[in-house]
Amino acid sequence: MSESKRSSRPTDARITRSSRSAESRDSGSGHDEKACKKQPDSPLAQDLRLMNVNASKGKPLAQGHGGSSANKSGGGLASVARLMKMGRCKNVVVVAGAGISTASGIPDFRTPGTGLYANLEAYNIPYPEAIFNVDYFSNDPQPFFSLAKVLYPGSHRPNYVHYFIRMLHHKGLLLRVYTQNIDSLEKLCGIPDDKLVEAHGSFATASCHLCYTPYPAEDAKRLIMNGSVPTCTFCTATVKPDVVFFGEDLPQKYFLHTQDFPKADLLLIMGTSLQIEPFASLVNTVRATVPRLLLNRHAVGPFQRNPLRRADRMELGDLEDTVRQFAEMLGWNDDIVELMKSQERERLDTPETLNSEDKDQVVEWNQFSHQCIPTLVGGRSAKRQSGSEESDSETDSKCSPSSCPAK
Ligand code: CNA
Repeated sequence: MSESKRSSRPTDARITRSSRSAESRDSGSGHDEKACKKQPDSPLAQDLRLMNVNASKGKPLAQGHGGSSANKSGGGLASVARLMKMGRCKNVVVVAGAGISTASGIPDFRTPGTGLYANLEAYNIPYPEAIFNVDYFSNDPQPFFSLAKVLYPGSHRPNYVHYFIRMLHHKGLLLRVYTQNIDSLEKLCGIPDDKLVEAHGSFATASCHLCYTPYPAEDAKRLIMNGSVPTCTFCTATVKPDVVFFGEDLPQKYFLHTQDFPKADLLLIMGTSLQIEPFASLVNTVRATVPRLLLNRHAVGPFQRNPLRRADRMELGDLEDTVRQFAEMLGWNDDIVELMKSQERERLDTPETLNSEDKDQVVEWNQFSHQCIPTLVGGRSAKRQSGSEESDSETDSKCSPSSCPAK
C-alpha cells in the first residue's frame, strides 16, 4: 500500500481516488463499449435474450428502472441465475461497496439518515469528503481516527452477502472481487488474498502520511483506539492506516482490472452508489455483451439509463434479502448457511482469537438452529430469527456513528 502510494503505476497517468461522479464518465458509449458494439453477440448474450423470452412466457422482460415488474419480481435475478446454472458464467467479477457491509452494522456513506454523511456532527468535519481528505487529515487527524475506531477490523463480522461472494469462489466461479470497502470483511469471511482487490486500501498496514515510512499496523491500531496519535519514527508526521484517501494513488493490485474486466463473463455490482472514481468506471470496462447485474437499493451509474443496456439487469431492494433470494435460485443457500456456521464456530472454538464481546456471544451461538445465521454474522438475520421485522433503516440506525459503541 505505502509502496503503491510512492511508486506510481508504470503507465502514463497517475490514477488516484477522486469523487467525480460515475455518470459523468459513463455515457454508456465509452471507448470499450464502442469497440465491442461492432462485434457479433457472444453466446452469452444470445442465451440471455432467449432466457428473457422464456422467463416471461413469450414476452421479453422489461428492463426499465427500479419500479418495473421485472426488477421487483426477480426477473433479473432469475435470468442470471439460470445462466449461471447453465455453466455460462465461469469468470465472475464482483464490484462491491459499503452497502454489502451495512447488514454487519457498518453504516455506508450515502444512505439518507443512517449513512456517515448524514451523521457528520459526530465527526466534526465541515464537508463529508473531509474525512478522507489527506490535507484535512494532515491538519486534524481526529475525525478520521474517530471513524477508524468504528471501522477497524475486529468489531464487525461478515454477513450473508460476504459469504455469498465466498461461495462464488468456493464454486470456482469467482475471477476477482473488487471492493471499495476498508472493513476487511471480505478477507475475514475467507475470500483468499489472490481473489481480492481492496481498491481503497485497508487497515492491515499503516505508514506515515507524508514520507510513507511503514509503521507497525498493530501499534497504530492500539494508539488510535486509545485516542493517541501514532507518529512517524522517521519524520514525526502523523501515521495513518493505509486506507486510500482522495488524491492518493490506488494500490498496485487495483490494476489487475485491466486483465480481469475484459475476461469477465458476468459482472455483479453490489451495494455501491458508483460515485467514486476511478473505481466507478470499472463497470463500463466489461465487454458490451457481458451481463451486468446490479443489486442495490436503487439504480446507480449506468443503471439509471432508460432503456438499460440489453445485457444489464438489476434487482432493487435490501441486499441481504436479494442475495439470499439469488442464492436460493442457485441452490446455494444451505451451503452458504453451513459455511457461515462452520466459519463462525471455528472462530468461537478458538478462544485466543476472541475479544470479550465475542465470548459473550458464544452462548447465543449455541442456541441457533440450522436455518439461523448467528447474531455475530449480522444484526438483521438475528432479528429475523427472533421474529422481529425491523426495517433496514431501523437496523442500520443502531449502528450510526453517533450510537456506535466503538466511539
Ligand atoms: P455509498 O456511496 O455509501 O453507497 C452505498 C450504496 O449501497 C448506496 O447506493 C445504498 O443505497 C446501497 N445500500 C446500502 N445499504 C444497502 C442495503 N442493505 N441493501 C441494498 N443496498 C444498500 O458507498 P460506496 O461504497 O459506493 O462508496 C465508496 C466509499 C465508501 C469507499 O471509498 C469506502 O471506503 C467508503 N466506505 C466504506 C465502508 C466500509 O468499508 N464498510 C463504510 C462506509 C464508507
